[in-house]
Amino acid sequence: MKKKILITSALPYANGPIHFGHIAGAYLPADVYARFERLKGRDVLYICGSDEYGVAITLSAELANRTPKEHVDIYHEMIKDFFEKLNFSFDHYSRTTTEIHKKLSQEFFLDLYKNGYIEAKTEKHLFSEKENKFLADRYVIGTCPKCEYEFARGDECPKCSRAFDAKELKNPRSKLTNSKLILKPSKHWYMRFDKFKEKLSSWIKDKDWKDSVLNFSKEYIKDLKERAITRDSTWGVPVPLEEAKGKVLYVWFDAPIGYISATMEWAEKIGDKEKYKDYWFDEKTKLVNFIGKDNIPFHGVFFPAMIMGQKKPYKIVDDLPANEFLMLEKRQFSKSEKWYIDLKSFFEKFTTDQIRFYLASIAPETHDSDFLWKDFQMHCNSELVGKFGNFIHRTLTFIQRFADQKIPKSYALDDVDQKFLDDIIKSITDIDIAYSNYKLRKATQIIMELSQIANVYFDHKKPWKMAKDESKKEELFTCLNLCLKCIKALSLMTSPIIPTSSQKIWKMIGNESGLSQGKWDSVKNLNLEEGKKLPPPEVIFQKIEDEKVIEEMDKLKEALDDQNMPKKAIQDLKNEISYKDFDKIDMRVGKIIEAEKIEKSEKLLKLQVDLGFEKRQIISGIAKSITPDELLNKKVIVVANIKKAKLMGFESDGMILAAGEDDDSLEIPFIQDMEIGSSVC
Ligand code: B3M
Ligand code: ZN
Repeated sequence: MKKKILITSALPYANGPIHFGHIAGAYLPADVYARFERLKGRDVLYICGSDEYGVAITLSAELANRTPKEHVDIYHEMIKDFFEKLNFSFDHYSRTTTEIHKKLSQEFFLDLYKNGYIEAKTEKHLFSEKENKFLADRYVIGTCPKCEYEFARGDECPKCSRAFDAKELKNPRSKLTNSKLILKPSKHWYMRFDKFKEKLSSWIKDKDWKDSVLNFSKEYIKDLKERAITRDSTWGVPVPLEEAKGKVLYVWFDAPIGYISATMEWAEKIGDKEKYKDYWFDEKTKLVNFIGKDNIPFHGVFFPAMIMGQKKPYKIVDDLPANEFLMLEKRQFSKSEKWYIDLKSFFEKFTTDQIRFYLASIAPETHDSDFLWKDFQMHCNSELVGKFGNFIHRTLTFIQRFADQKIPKSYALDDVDQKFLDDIIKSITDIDIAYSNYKLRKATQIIMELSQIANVYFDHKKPWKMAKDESKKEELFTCLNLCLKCIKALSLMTSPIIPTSSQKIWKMIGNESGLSQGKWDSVKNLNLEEGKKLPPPEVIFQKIEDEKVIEEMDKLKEALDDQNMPKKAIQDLKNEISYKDFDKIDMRVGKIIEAEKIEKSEKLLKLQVDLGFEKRQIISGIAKSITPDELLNKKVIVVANIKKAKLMGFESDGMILAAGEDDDSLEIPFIQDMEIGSSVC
């Protein structure tokens, strides 16, 4: 029986486009691994899909003025297209808003509930009476309990960076309607993860995962607590209990179940409904979840506990190759800050294999890494074109010119030939190990090293000289035959990373059928059909011209300039008022007839203002922006019916209108023609 390997990539949230940062972390490594294991003849099933529930989705849908369904439909398609563009080899790409997923998630819940792992608890939560609903943290704003900033978010204050629970905010309000929130009791269901500590600890102890992933998970298990697994929302899998109307499952409860439901959907699609069991219910299946490092607790702790607590024999993850993050030119990818790569323009200029190769060679396996435009160009030009492409091209054109375009026969090998052949074989063995351990960077290094060795061999043998000497024909043929063997090896070795180019090369060395399932071992022996006619060679990789990357780098520079422009924070709009409220304010045109600074105050001016019907003294905080002389005899707008106040001991009877928020950059609107005393409306 072929070994079964079930591979998953984290389900991307369908609330925005995904970018190369994601691809390098949880996706390309999985696709490369799936392609490699298929070549090795394993029974591979590679599953993924969009993660479509949760507060992140409802919130961004609301901000985009769409229903959640409309929102996820758009991004599900967009993400799917992107994966196709990148030549991903999913056996199935699903989504979590399917009926199968709902049914299975509810089954998980009920099972865990019946087994005593889910309990209800009533606690107070923030509720909007205006919207008639409970609001999740992300929907809440309020005054920071520490620095008093009025627009702190439900989970964190952007001004002082303090993290807190939304319930700690003073004056909590709805982010969307600004309505006041109250605390109201609500019942929720909690998963008793604490009951799984022992089982999880003994399960995880002999895993040979990456140190970072293993240690993180182990620490997490030590401190396991119960967690709420339901939310007040209409967008999600409904909690399957009578008393839970209006509640849905927390997105991280249902999302990993998506791996299983997507497999079920795949089985239905291929017309063999029960086929998913072959993978999920077989102890011997190897289950590998590819994720980003921020998803470790959910895959290494919570989901395994959920599987342990229900009754079906689903596989629990065997390997968890979590990657670090990929940045763009030293900063996080961010579409809103224009710090991103526009994919449409990217694919107009560059190819899928160029980006796949580059991302593989900078994969963030042990630490965060960077997409650098210059580095991308360098990899494509000096590695793919200069070393790899060049070797293939010179070999094939020599065969065309000096061997009648047929696979040349190999004669006796000298020491240099033998060493070259040994190096080729060793590279195949090395890359086998690299791929088996999800090491993409290592794999690209091995490919480039072998290309370099091949070029050195070619230069050393000088086939252009041998071609001129009839007595060297056998040596020439042997040399070209070995070079062709090396190309065959390179085509195999590169196939998981750059499948399109690898197939092209595969055809150029005389193969009619593709380089597919189970070919690894037969190709590895490097046999060639001597005398076989080869098709004419083609160029595989193009060089990337400077302008193309400069254009892209300029876009980022612009984004940076934009951000460095001092920007004023726009204050949030105050609560709505009626015309009646506004009409209560009596504004008049007044003329400043005296103006002087108030001693001991930097800000205040003492003004005498003629309103036509009477004269007033007004103390105004505008001294940092304007001098008394500049005000003298000017007509300004005065709020004439504001309650009298005392400032620095002086009575103030009215207010002067000014634009601006900072004391030192106010601007006073002056009236030109209107008579003093006129009202302003
Ligand atoms: N959607 C989180 C993320 O995209 C989440 C992964 C779910 S995997 C089951 O980072
Ligand atoms: Zn604060």
